[in-house]
Amino acid sequence: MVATDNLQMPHEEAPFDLSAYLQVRQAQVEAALDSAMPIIYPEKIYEAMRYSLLAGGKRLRPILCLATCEMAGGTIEMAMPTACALEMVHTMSLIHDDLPAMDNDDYRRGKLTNHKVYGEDIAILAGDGLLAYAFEFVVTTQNVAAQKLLQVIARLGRAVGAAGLVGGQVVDLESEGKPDVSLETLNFIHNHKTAALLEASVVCGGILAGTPEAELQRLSRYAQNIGLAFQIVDDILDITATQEELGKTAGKDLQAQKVTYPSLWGLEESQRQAQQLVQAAAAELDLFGKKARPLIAIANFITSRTH
Ligand code: GRG
Repeated sequence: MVATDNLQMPHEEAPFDLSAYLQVRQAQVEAALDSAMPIIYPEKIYEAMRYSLLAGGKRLRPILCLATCEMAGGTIEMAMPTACALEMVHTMSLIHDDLPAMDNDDYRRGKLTNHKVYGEDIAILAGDGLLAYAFEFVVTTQNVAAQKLLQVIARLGRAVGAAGLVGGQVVDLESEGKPDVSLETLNFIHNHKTAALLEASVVCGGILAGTPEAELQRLSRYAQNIGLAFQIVDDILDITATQEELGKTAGKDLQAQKVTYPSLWGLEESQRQAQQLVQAAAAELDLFGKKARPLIAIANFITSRTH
């Protein structure tokens, strides 16, 4: 008989359970957002802000911030106020994006859009209220040096303004109805509309944990790559997913005859490009070893998601 006691199997590591990880982080973010914004007088505006802020959503930006802070040696507590601020900024950009003067959408996150429920006037103000409160909320962070919080606030401001979301939205509006939008313009739009806030999410997590500048640059490249991949997949899903899966109107790009990655490259090549960007993103995190597993799993999730 062969003794098996000493036959050691090579130690295999269990695969990273992203869905369990996301579930835990999403619950933490929901609880923090809920308590960040109680309803006080004048109730109407707080209700309108909470309506969109607590309407679900993947919470990708806060989770990226928390995951990066942890990977770089910081704690969840250090990053939670900034994580909430990122979701407040993201939510306000969705409220304004859905307005009749912008994308004119009726559904978001599976619910009626903010202006459909509260009217355009209150929806504009709900966006403004969320944007201002985001910056105020960063400053509630405990046990992090003020210098780091200043850096976070500057990064967040840059990602939101004309050098980020606002600039991307302007070029997007200008490109509407033009059939000859170049790949360069398309990349500009999405690097600003989508990637800038994802980049701020990751880099701010790094700043809070005290990451040195050279590593912050790697984090920034990781985020820019997943940002573009995210948008390519968004364009693919606009064609292939249903309204129920998306929680918003499907097929809008085709209807508006918008130039998108699939319209330039086709669906298959778009998927290939997104996968390549995700691989490049993961390579930027090599130096963090096993600690990078959540961020790498999130990058892979971006190309495999269905909503
Ligand atoms: C920021 C001051 C300021 C004004 C707004 C309207 C606008 C300027 C910018 C548009 C920004 C925008 C809507 C970009 C699209 C980003 C994007 C891909 C949204 C979808 O993100 P998900 O899939 O959504 O993470 P959930 O609902 O899961 O959070």
